Amino acid sequence: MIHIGRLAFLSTRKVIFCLAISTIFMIVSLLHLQGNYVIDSGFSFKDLTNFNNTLSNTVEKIKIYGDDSAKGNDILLSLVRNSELVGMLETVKQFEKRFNSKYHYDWYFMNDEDFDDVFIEVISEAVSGNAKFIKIPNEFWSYPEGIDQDRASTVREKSQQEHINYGGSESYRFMCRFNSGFFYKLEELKDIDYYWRIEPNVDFSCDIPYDVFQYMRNHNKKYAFNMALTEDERTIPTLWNATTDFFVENPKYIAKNNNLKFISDDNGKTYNLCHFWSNFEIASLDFYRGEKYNAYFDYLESKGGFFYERWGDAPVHTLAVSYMLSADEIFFVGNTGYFHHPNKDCPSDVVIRQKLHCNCNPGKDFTWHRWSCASKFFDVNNFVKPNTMTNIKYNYEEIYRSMLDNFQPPSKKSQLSAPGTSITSNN
Ligand SMILES: Nc1nc2c(ncn2[C@@H]2O[C@H](COP(=O)(O)OP(=O)(O)O)[C@@H](O)[C@H]2O)c(=O)[nH]1
Ligand SMILES: [Mg+2]
Repeated sequence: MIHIGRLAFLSTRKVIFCLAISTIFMIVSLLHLQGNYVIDSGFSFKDLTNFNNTLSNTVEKIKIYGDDSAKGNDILLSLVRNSELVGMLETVKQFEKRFNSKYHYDWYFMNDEDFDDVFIEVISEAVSGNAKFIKIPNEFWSYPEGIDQDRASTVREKSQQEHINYGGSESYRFMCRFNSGFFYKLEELKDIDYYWRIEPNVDFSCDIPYDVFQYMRNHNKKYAFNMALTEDERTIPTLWNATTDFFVENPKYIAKNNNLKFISDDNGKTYNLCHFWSNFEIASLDFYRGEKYNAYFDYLESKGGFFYERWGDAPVHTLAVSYMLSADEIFFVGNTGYFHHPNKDCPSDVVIRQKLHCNCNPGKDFTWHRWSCASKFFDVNNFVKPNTMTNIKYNYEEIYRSMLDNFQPPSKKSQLSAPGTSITSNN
């Protein structure tokens, strides 16, 4: 009897204990839900019904920066079509996971047409900062005065026959002209310091463990790239001559310790076609807004090469920054696992891949491949490549520290075996 009474007493205590735990759990869950509601309260599906496309098209969210005071007014920036929603969403999700879920930068989307409601709804949900949707004014996405449109059309037909990439496309030319001379003139970007250009359908398969915008600001970097390759010469037959003519007329715009050796192998006589691939690009808008760049763009515009050839914004930006910035104002953002068809970045150093949780095949890396121009940027300027942990440790100390701090939940394998040990299976 004594035993039974004691058991009954113990069971009552257990029941009370369990009830207490469940109550605490319920209260915590309710608080958590409320907290989420507060953070996300800037946007909900109910709001969407009332969403007014003609209002500023900004989806406001409450920001949760760790330290607002130190931040500049920097944004992520994508030019995209409604039809590219899924590709944009995939990019946004990866980039949020690898970078922005830590920093919550605002993300601006630009389009030559109105964004549709579904695009706005889906993308706003995926972005952790505020999302802004911008309709590009028609004059930024069309022909400038003085362009002979029959000539432009003949050029497109010929380029198509020659199988030049996008050779037959008129909209691609509007896009390149917009990215060369107009995006930075958008009213919505007038107070922005730096932008990070991100395209739909690209991958980021490694963590980016530090605030690249802050790094650039702290180290006086004005332009950043990830990949560099050679341009199809048939798209820019006269761009080099137009550029050298401009700088002969305006030598005051040439920076002292410029990056000319990156773009010319014969002291400026000819262009070696190397360019920073602008689909991944971070830059100071002040550089573009400044007198020098605008004088250069206006000169190029007057030559008509965006329509009489197929000048891309990548070589235009590259030639501009290589002439007008000092080489050490140009920054290489390495080890991002970036992919834009058909080129892939994937660190060859196993420790870098581990620290950044990379999900890529180093055998497919293009960045340090002999066809890539990235090595040239380092070689001609005597900069150290951040391609090994040792190089990063001794030359990019902040980045090294951020890699060490990058949280990695212990995997089963690393709990079971020492680093470098491999487990082989006979199966
Ligand atoms: N809104 C809009 N975006 C475009 C248009 N054409 C290209 N883009 C965007 O401009 C960027 C570059 O275009 P893309 O087709 O990727 O060219 P590629 O990177 O040179 O192969 C991408 O972000 C596209 O989504 C267009 O006609 N309208
Ligand atoms: Mg692209």
